[in-house]
Amino acid sequence: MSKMTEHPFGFTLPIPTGVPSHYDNHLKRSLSALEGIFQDEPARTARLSRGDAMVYEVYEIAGPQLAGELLMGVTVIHPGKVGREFYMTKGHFHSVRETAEVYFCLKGEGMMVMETLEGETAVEPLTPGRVLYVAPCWGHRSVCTSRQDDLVMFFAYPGNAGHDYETVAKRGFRKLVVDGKDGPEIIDNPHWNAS
Ligand code: S6P
Ligand code: ZN
Repeated sequence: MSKMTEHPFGFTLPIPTGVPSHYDNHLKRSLSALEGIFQDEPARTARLSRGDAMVYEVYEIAGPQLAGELLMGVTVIHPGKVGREFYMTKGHFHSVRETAEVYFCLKGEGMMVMETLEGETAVEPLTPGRVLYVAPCWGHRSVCTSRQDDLVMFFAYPGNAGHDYETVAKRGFRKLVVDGKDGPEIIDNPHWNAS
């Protein structure tokens, strides 16, 4: 059983790189680890045949996974596409559904794609300085829509939230963000699966 954090602490978050002065874990998600996330699987494997590519990285400041605590970190999504879809995170619901999350965009351009299990959807822009409140019960995935810049976001969420990736792996998200004729476009996911 983890203990509560006993002392306040601080760290710096140099803008715009966002790499925290202190972090405990550095997670890396490359194309090879993202099977089934993008719609165009042949495009992913074709890209992989030329070598793996880093899609996103997460700098986690670890803490007790307890209600009342906050877990913080920074997500960096690199620019790129698989087929028409921009690079993005796997996306998840929190295992404890009644837990929210705050994102603060430090750099880049992107979108947060969100939905509830009941069928509501929301897609919010992410630009430097924008704060986004992901309400309890909303699944969330961030997407980097810039062609040249990383999307960098600070996040904080309850220590007891946990991550449910399975629901997203089974259903996908109802909305996709693709590279359209006049810039990023939000379209319905033709393969979204309610089961
Ligand atoms: C955790 C929070 C972020 C994401 C990160 C990567 O609740 O939302 O730390 O974990 O942006 O996304 P994902 O979907 O791969 O966990
Ligand atoms: Zn989350």
